[in-house]
Amino acid sequence: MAFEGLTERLQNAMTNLRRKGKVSESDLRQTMREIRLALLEADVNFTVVKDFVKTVRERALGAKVLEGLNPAQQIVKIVDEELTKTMGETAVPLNQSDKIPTIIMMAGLQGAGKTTTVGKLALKLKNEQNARPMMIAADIYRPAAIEQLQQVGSQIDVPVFQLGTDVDPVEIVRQGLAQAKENHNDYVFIDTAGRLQIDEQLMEELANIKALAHPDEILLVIDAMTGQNAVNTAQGFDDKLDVTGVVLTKLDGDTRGGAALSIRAVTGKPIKFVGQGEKMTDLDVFHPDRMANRILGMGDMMTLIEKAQQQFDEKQAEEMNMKIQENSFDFNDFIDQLDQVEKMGSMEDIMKMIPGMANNPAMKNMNMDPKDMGHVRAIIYSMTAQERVDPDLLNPSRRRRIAAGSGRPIHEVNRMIKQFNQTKKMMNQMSKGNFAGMEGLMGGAGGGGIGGKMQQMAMKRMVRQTKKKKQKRLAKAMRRRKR
Ligand SMILES: Nc1nc2c(ncn2[C@@H]2O[C@H](COP(=O)(O)OP(=O)(O)OP(=O)(O)O)[C@@H](O)[C@H]2O)c(=O)[nH]1
Ligand SMILES: [Mg+2]
Repeated sequence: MAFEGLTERLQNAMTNLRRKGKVSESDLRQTMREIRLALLEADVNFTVVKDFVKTVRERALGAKVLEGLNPAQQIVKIVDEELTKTMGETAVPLNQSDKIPTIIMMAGLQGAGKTTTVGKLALKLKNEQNARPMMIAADIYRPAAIEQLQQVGSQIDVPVFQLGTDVDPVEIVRQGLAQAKENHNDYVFIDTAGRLQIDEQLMEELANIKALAHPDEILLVIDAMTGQNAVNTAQGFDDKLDVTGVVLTKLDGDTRGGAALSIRAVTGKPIKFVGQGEKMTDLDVFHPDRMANRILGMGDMMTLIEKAQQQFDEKQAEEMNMKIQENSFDFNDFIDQLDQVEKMGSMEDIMKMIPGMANNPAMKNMNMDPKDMGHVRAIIYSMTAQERVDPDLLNPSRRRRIAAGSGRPIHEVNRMIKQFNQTKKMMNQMSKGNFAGMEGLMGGAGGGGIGGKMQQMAMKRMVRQTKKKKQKRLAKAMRRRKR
């Protein structure tokens, strides 16, 4: 999981501070030391760390935070804001040409994710703008590079222009652009070759392609797993090509975070997108503020909500919410939920976007493999309709029958039912605003931002529910008295 160590260490630093109540200058110095170490360990560029720590310290001292209310809380806020600033403040959209086509050229080392990202971006533009993109296969060196792009193209139904491996890449691009003009494509992607290291010949070729195509956007694709090296690579490419934006890939892996935090500050070039998986839909706009929240373990609620809005039928979601609150969530809902989850991505991905969940021990039990999902379905489909709506019916003999029916071992049936009950309980608690691990970091007077708002909303809902319950109880008592 990305940022795991960094998140944990930053949270520890904040927790230690919060325990103090009153914060002295030496407490602040200690916290800053912990933050500095956490960042360095996450492979953040040394200069970036130095500037970051200095700014946070100065702000904390300058604003007389230590003397005010909730100093720990306010320092968390400052850290959050400065992380956001380091990564670029706001999302930067894709450059757009005045007249079609907008030309997007890719650059990056071998295996960084250029070809995959071309496909993801083309699909995104198709889905969001009804765009008609075309892709040019300009990697004539790596075996099967053209076939790979063609495969991506057929997967997302986007045409690929190619002239085999015997034509010079610059010539391929020239003819490809002519074809795109003829076909009125509104976006053209140029998929270029990668090398293991920055080499003269490749840079020369990329520079020639740039000179011919005048791209509106040169996207440098960087593998987030390469940490500190990623920053050097970025610098190298940028010196030669003057790139317009960065795509950070493999943020779904266990990257320590260094690249995400350093690239903008070192190169001055914005990260525009992040790749978070191998699927064509696994590309997201890079929002520095959301990323800062994610790094601090506050969850990326906005992206979660957007993902959910894209995939969820709103009415269905509302019904689900009602059921969760009434605690009448059953196995049929569980199956619906599984369907939705499979559409959205892995359960773990979704859960960790919820505030306080990133490091919640419950996460450890949430790992659901697609294969397991199939087994879960088999088990649920072997239940009777009655059992599905009333999970309490599931006594040992019924469980044995279900195991036989689904062809799954009994311990797996038991585990699935246990998991279901845990999920149900957790969802019910969350719907009551009970985000374990969230209080403290997010609550209190200074706790603005998404977390604060979420908690306020949850609190309001809880008050409403309690009122309703009280009214019900009162009404019941009145009826009894009348009798
Ligand atoms: N987990 C994960 N894998 C990714 C991501 N982006 C790309 N990959 C994988 O990384 C590998 C290399 O991706 P490519 O798109 O072929 O990389 P490339 O830069 O075109 O590589 P060359 O053409 O050899 O220079 C593939 O297995 C991709 O599936 C991502 O965001 N997350
Ligand atoms: Mg490639």
